[in-house]
Amino acid sequence: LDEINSIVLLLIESMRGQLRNMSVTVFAVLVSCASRTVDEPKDSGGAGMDAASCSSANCAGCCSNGVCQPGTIQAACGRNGATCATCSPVQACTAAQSCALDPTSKWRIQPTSAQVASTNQGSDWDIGGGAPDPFVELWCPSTAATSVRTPTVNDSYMPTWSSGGCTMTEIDLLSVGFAVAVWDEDVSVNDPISGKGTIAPTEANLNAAFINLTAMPTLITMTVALEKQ
Ligand SMILES: [Ca+2]
Ligand SMILES: [Ca+2]
Repeated sequence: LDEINSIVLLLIESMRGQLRNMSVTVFAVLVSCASRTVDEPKDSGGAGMDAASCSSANCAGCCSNGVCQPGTIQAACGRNGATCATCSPVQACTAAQSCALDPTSKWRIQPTSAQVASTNQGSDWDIGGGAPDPFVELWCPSTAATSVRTPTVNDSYMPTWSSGGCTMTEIDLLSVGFAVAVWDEDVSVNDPISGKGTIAPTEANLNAAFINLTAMPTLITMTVALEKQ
């Protein structure tokens, strides 16, 4: 009986061990499943592509929704299977397939609207009263010897313009900038609405595609569009 009991006890111990092993195994599988769920990103959508199908191993360009793209354009820039980046307007996708400033790109500088004070520092804008006749003069770059100008808007405190701008390279725009002056056109001598000032837009201004200016003595505000050509 003792021997039988010993055998039964051994069998029970053995089964317990197996059960322990099984439970350990089951737990490990669960962990494995859990980590696999974390490790493998779900399909990011698109056309039902498998995100794992595009990687540095098989894509010299960039990955967009699991699809390898050339990685050489503004809207999808990158290399070695990295996620495609959208370059900002001030940037370009370089030959090295990365977004960087685009120094030779051309930008159009166009004053679009302004608000002029109701008086010329307490006096009428024109003899006998009446609103000013604003136009904008531009030096592009700011060091230029000659200027260009917008048309004159007759009798307006809120002039708008769509022509008479200038074009500059991005590097000039970010370094020396453009110079600007706003005038009230008169028969003999134009009245200054603003003095001549130099404006060097930031990358953020270029990405926003405009810059708002205000200036002494009587330019309340002016918007200048910065448009990449
Ligand atoms: Ca005047
Ligand atoms: Ca006038």
